[in-house]
Amino acid sequence: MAVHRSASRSLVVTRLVPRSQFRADVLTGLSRSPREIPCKYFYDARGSALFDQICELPEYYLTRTEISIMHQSADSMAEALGPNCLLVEYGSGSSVKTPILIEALRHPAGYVPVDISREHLFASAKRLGRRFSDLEINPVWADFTGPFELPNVNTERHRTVVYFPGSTIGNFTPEEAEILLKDIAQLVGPGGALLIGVDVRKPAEIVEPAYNDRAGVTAEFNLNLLARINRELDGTFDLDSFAHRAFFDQQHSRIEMHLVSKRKQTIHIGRTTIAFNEGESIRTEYSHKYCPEHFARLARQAGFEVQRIWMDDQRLFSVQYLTVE
Ligand code: AVJ
Repeated sequence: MAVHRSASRSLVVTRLVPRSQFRADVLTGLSRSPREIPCKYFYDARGSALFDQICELPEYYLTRTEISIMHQSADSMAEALGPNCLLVEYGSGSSVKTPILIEALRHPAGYVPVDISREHLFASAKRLGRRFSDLEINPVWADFTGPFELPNVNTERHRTVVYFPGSTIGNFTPEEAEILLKDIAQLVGPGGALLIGVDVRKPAEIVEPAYNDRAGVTAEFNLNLLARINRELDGTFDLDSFAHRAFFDQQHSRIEMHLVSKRKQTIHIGRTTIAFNEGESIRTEYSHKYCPEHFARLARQAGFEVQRIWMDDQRLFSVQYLTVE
């Protein structure tokens, strides 16, 4: 853990997500059956830039809908959060929604963005610092699924609220999501809260195009995972011989993203050899879509009570306010 003072007033804490961890996770996941790679590894600099492009796609209803909910309801969200709260953001990325919320908050005690993508984290912390010059900002470069330390902020004195937008919670299985929500409940403590973006279950005809855009950006985002393995782990993946595939699984109410081998082939990652059959796939992502009732049940199991739900008129997406009992 490296701690240093940044050029501005804020304390910066960094925690490396080491390459050895990336290698171990990739090799373990690829030796499983079916094969898988954790979706958090999408977000290197290239992947984060591609994700930003996905958010602008006409088929990708999630981001623009969530932003419109924030514009419409930030005032009532700020009222629910109360004055002087310490805002901790999970997976802050390029933080487009955050200023809408911060603008509405009364006397926020501080803002702690947590993200795995270093470039995104510091660029957006800097941008927010210019816009909200009185706000104490303490970025944390970390994988929020693992243990991480909050910087030197007073969680005793202020109400801690985790802001977790983007429906990133959907990338976890319900079992994993429950564990993560329990971690969040523990972090914010009694009296604390969670403001979370959750994608709502809807017909496959709407969900599937969001992950199969006509411009092919999602395919490129998916394939960048193999390019990243080539770059960072000395891999030999031929990107042209894998295809992007995304479909909605009704039973589990989730999108599954895969990379499918177009032919029988052998690839190398460092000294490891992996053989693929034609049609064999690597699962790279889940994206769960929740009915409000189902999400409320999951939240309750983790020690949260859903207090309020804001949705758009078409009920495509939800932002939910949960408190620790
Ligand atoms: C990171 C949760 C917002 O699951 O929709 C977008 C990631 N993957 N297109 C999602 C993603 C493919 C995304 N979130």
